[in-house]
Amino acid sequence: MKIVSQLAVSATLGMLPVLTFASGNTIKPNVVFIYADDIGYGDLSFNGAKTIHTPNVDLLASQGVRFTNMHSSAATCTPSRYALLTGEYAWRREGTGIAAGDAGSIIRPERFTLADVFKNAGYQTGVVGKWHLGLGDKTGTQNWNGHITPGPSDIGFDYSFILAATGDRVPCVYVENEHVINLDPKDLISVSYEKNFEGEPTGKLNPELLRMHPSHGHDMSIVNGISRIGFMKGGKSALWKDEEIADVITGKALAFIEQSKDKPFFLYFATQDAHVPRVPNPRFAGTSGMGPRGDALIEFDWSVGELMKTIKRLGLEKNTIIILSSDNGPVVDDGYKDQAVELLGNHKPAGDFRGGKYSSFEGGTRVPGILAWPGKVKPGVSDQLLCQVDLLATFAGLLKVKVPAGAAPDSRNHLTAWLNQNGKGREYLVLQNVINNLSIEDGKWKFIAPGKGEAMNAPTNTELGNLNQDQLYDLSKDRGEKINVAAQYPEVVERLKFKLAQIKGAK
Ligand code: NG6
Ligand code: CA
Repeated sequence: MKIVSQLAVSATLGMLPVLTFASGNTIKPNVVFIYADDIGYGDLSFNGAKTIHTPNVDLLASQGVRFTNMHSSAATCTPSRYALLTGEYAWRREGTGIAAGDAGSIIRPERFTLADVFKNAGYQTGVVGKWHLGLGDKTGTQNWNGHITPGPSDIGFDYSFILAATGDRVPCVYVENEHVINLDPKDLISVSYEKNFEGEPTGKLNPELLRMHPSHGHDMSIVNGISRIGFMKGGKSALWKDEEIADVITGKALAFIEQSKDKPFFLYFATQDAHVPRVPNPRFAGTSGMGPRGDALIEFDWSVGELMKTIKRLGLEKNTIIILSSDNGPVVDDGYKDQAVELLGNHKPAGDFRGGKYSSFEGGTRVPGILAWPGKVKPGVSDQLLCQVDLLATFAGLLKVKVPAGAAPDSRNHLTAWLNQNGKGREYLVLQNVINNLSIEDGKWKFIAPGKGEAMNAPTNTELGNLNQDQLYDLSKDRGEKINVAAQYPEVVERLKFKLAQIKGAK
């Protein structure tokens, strides 16, 4: 089939692209959303990293539009993922903070999600990788040995192959289509976030059993010689091997693409390489000279390359949108003694932004951003303000899917900005740090609302941006948020305070 209108035409018309087939049907490109975990703005070489080389990501960036002002919705994982999938800022909802490994499903089955957008457009939908949005009905009551429901299939995903929470949280098992795989019925899994199971070693009591030691937290159950958050027992045959996770999930992602190649598909591929514990495959170990964190970035780059190669081999390149971003900013020591601090050298994981993961400063949410759609999207650089919360409305716009009334209240269709057609990004954006202190970006201004909490997260050595007074930064002159100009521009402070209050009240 022939595409009637090319982007060049729509760009000159200065309006939404008319991406229709000759028959009048909406064009349905495959969409692969690659979500990195804890990879910062400055961590990848396309964004200027000099000591880390990520050639596959660089190639993707050169084929597409590179966003310099892309944000995750939050400075931690669960709320960013919640906003990505629901189109609602997570701070509007209780229980959307960093989820325990036995949390119940945070996105309830009745919610309309990003996956539903694609499903309603006739796509095959899949999620592979880190989930961290809870599973089952209620916290602590899941049946890890049976059907763990509700789960991804209740919120729009036809296929799921996931880590229930994070690499550092039990249970350390893969869950495929809501069932733990490789489980021996004679060795069932028990999980608790309250107390240990009798006779089971822990990182705290048995450090002699560890191959990687915690620097803070992470001293509970030991799996593969690494102590985790939470307690688990049993399920030996089902336990993952940390050094194989990238291979396993990349393999599942490739298989999903291969199996879905004759339909339009949406793949949400959530890697976890740079998140702790960082245990890259031996073939990447030592390749960065920066220890496991650097090696994990190289491993991530490998996964991206595998996806790109497979899409090319299947002849899907021109009909596939690949988006790459990260769920929050970077952190160096996030709880294990893995030499990330000692071997960092001159590398700046957050680029020239202040703060990092957990923070209200830009380092918390200003993340790498790429969209490639060869032949359709003009390669280049865009400094439009964009946020992952908008993907739901943006793809609903592209695919002409109706978003039910009341769903996705914070998601906006900015298709022409995402597709690099001179379209405008967000006028303003609300962001949250680890303790839900809010900030708002509006044009060149960034206002961080006064909030309680420590200024520094001591264990990770991160400036959180918490301050009991107004903070205003002019990002056009001061990307590093060094000079608080709140006292010089009281009218801007008042305007943004009012706006934030309005957004908080509105839905
Ligand atoms: C923190 C963990 C950190 C990481 C984070 C979640 C401790 C001391 N720290 O509580 O290691 O797991 O939660 O990261 O336990 S995220 O990227 O999934 O949000
Ligand atoms: Ca994360």
